[in-house]
Amino acid sequence: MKSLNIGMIGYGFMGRAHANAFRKVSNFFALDRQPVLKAVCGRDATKAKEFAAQWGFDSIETDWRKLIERDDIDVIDIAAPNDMHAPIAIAAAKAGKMILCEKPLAMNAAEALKMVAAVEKAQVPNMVWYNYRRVPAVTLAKQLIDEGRLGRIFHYRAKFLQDWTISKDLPQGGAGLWRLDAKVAGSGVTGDLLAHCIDTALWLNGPMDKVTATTETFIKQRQHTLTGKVESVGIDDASLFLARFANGSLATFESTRYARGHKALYTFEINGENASISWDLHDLHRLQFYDYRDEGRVRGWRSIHVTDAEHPYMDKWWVPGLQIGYEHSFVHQAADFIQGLASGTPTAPTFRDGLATDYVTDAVLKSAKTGRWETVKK
Ligand code: SOE
Repeated sequence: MKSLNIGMIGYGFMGRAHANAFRKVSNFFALDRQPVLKAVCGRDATKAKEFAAQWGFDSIETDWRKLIERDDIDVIDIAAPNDMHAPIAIAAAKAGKMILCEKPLAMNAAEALKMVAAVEKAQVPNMVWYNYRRVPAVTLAKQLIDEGRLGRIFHYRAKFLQDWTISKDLPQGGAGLWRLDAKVAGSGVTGDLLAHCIDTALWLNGPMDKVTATTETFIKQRQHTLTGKVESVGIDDASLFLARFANGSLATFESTRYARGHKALYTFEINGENASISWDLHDLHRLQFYDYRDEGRVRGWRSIHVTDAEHPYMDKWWVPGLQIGYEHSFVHQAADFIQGLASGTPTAPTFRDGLATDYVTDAVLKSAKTGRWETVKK
């Protein structure tokens, strides 16, 4: 089998999720190319060596430019903080590499647009790791919607709640905490958490026309890990918005890192004329489905345990009834990307799809400043 040599940049939480996906994917999916963990790149050589040893990478680099120059690398996989996505992706596209990029695609839509231009000019395969599309229950929701089972859609409701930044003593910046530093992350929960909700929503419910938003930064100053100084906080700690979709439906979105007791409560609900769907990341293998057209006496919410062979991706795993988890959504995305290369079909979400999400997050942040409804660029 021909190899597909991966050069991954970044070795944090997402580096582990991607590396794990590449290691497992060909055990469970029939592929015509075998991913090979050729090199991991990070600034700290000791940490990069430790990561390479633990995850089975053949080599390390400490300068991403060197990684991009290497002839033995086919795919540049960006698992580095957000401010590095655009420079790396644009250089990698110029070098003719395939590119996978962690979400959100960029710090803002202007940067994302340059990344789209670079990959489209170079005609290199590209994809953004919005992994939740490939949780089997979420993919099943997409199938049910595309089959028209919900009918006309009236409402879309999503939230992503966490509680890990409530302490005012938590510093900002540096490894693990760059998500709190606006200069590195671009934004707070809008780009980090709402971006997931928006990507899923655009996929399930189509384009969004306009939004009106409000954001808040609850802790205004935090010590910066790198400078040691107390600095003002530039990220949004909470972000809420209303939206109108092109299909006429109305939506609410909420994300925060200040919902005590919630760790990663990503939920969405869609209400249609005939049926409704709801999903909860804390119970990710279930899809709740209500169909008004069921016989009245037995009508009610069904809790579908998405573990049967006819459910998306599930024939590749264990036997019916045995569930899978978070990391498998990355395995599915890696499988779809490699199969897409074979068939010549771009695997969504592409950079262009990632740009669509960044247009929404830009409009949300703009609306939070202007206090007005803002049109979402297309
Ligand atoms: C933030 O805590 C975070 O790790 C996000 O960056 C991920 O994208 C999300 O899937 C889980 O939460």
